[in-house]
Order: sequence, then C-alpha cells, then structure tokens
Amino acid sequence: MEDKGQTLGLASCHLMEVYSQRTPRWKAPGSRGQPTLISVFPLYRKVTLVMVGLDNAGKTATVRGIQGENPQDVAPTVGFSKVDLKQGKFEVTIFDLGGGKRIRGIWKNYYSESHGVVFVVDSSDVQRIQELRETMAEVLQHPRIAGKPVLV
Ligand SMILES: Nc1nc2c(ncn2[C@@H]2O[C@H](COP(=O)(O)OP(=O)(O)OP(=O)(O)O)[C@@H](O)[C@H]2O)c(=O)[nH]1
Ligand SMILES: [Mg+2]
Repeated sequence: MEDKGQTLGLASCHLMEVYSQRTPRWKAPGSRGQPTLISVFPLYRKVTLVMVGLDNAGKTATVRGIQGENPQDVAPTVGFSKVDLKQGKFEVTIFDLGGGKRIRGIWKNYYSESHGVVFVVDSSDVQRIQELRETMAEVLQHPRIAGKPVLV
C-alpha cells in the first residue's frame, strides 16, 4: 500500500482550495480590494469533512498521518472519531466514521454539515471491490452529498 496519509494531505489541500474558490472573501462595499478589517485580521474558515470507506480501508490511519502521528496499530473505529486541525487559513473538522457494515447507517447523519467527502479506498483489497462499488454508489447518490466535492 502506498502512503495514504501523504496522499490525503495533498488532496485535502486541494479540497480546501475548491472550497475557498466557492466562498469568496467578504469585502466592504466600495473597498476596491483595499485591506478591510477581515483581511487585516483574517479569520479561520471552518471546513467540515466526512471521511468514509469500507472497514479496514485506512481512514483512521490516514487521519493519524495527517496529524503527524504514527498510523500503525490503529483499532477499528466504533461509531466515529472527531478530529480538529488547522490547515493554512482553515479550521478543519474531520469526522472519521467507522466503516463496518453495521456502522454505515450513521454516515448519512454527517452529510448535511459536511462541505466535502473523503472516501478512502484500499486499492489492494480486490476481494471487496463489489462491496466497495455498492457502498460508494450509495454515498455519491445521496441527496445531501450531491454537488459537494468528493476526494477518493
Ligand atoms: N502498510 C500500510 N498499512 C496501513 C495503511 N493504512 C492503514 N493501514 C493499516 O490497515 C489497518 C486498518 O486501518 P484503519 O485506519 O484502522 O482502517 P479504517 O478504515 O479506519 O477502519 P474502520 O475504523 O474499521 O472503518 C491498520 O492495521 C493500519 O495500520 C497504509 O497506508 N499502509
Ligand atoms: Mg477507523
């Protein structure tokens, strides 16, 4: 397997870039781009991401990699784990959700508040490709995901 943490680190920057382009910075009327209170004291923008994927795909290991922690020896996620981190001008909240079959029912509860989805795939797990296909289709077709950036 390749280094999922590093790949996701780069890709999550891209997700935030997309989000940034969609939400232009507020400017005072008539300011013509001069510094405003907001640009002099830039505020962190809050971004919420939901991380999903089959169990054992490497979601929690990836989050640990992003945080600079050891991605080895992680236990399966029961329920979810919430991770807050800062990335440039963004305050990022990642909901790392358990991928077990019985836990997947809770995923949809996080879609509304999320700006984007990170779908983690273990590409070496060819045995479960059909399960992956069906699970991914269900996520991508969900009405609360439609139109939002998705990183695989
Ligand atoms: N070699 C290698 N092992 C990895 C990598 N990513 C994850 N693992 C291992 O794969 C196993 C499962 O990783 P997890 O991060 O717990 O998977 P998960 O998607 O969070 O699983 P659930 O919480 O059950 O949904 C762990 O033993 C990790 O150490 C990787 O990039 N390389
Ligand atoms: Mg996990």
